[in-house]
Amino acid sequence: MSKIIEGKKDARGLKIGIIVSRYNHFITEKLLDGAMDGLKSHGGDDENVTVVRVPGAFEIPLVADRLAGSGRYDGLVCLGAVIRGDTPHFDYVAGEAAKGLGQIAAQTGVPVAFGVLTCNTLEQAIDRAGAKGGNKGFDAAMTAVEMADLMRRLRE
Ligand code: INI
Repeated sequence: MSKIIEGKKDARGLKIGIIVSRYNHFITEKLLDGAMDGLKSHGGDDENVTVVRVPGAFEIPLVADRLAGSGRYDGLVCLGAVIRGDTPHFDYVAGEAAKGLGQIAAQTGVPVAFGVLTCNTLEQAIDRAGAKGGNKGFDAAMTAVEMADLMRRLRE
């Protein structure tokens, strides 16, 4: 019989850091609402959640690195909204955020959920921040919880 190891979406007792960027705040605050909703509806406690705000998505990896390295968090949820404009700026900001966060998770062993929207239009972002495309903040929080539980099981 093979052994299957899988994390559960159980946020009880988990210490979660949420990093949310203020750029496109009308979208990112909805992502934050979704993330908090996800944590609370899965047994999480406000007291165990720390929210850190940063100016833009480009700044998220620096803070994620600090939080992950502190040893105080079981998982991080990173929330932002990068929306394509007329210049290549989008590619640099979105690329650095994705690359940086992936590296931090791999280097620290702390699960980092990528809840940074990368959209071509504002409408796409609205859809993913609580409208018809669900709420990617909620989804990212669920990923952080499942991965934190999985890492706990892999340590046992
Ligand atoms: N930051 C975002 O989070 N989303 C964007 O769409 C965005 N655009 O389009 O420029 C953006 N830029 C700011 C960037 O994240 C940094 O805060 C800035 O470059 C200073 O380092």
